[in-house]
Amino acid sequence: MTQTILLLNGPNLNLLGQRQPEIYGSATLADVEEMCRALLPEGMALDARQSNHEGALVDWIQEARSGMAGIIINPGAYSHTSVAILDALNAYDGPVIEVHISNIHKREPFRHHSYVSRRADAVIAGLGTEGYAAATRRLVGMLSGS
Ligand code: CA2
Repeated sequence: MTQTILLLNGPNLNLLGQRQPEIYGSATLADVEEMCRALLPEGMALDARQSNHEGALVDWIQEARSGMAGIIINPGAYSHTSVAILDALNAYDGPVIEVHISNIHKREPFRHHSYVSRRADAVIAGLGTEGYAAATRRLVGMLSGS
């Protein structure tokens, strides 16, 4: 049976590759999704979604309780504010990897804390969009028992 990984991106990440390349690089969100898909072995699939709305992200995390083998999430600015996303992730049983394109710890103090990190099994920050590839590789490893 196919195992599906849910790749979630939060607010403004639909603008990847279009603005602020000095912080977020030049790859678009479609490039990122394609890169992650290319890393999947046979029998694994990627369901990639982006929303600017907190409630949509919460709904998708709840839906993931039935059917998603693991979650990779860049919650964007909601990382620093959203107890609702943390609560939704706490109700999800599978592995969760949090990705930040930039090194949030090197940036403004309000970006240093992430609610989601309390739940994440791994946190990747500062690898640029390569961080999504690292997260995919690790999650594939976790799901295939290595
Ligand atoms: O470094 C990250 O991945 C962040 O999650 C990105 C969020 C930011 O609020 C977090 O503190 C760190 C912002 C995403 C905005 O993405 C844009 C991409 C291109 C152009 C404009 C915004």
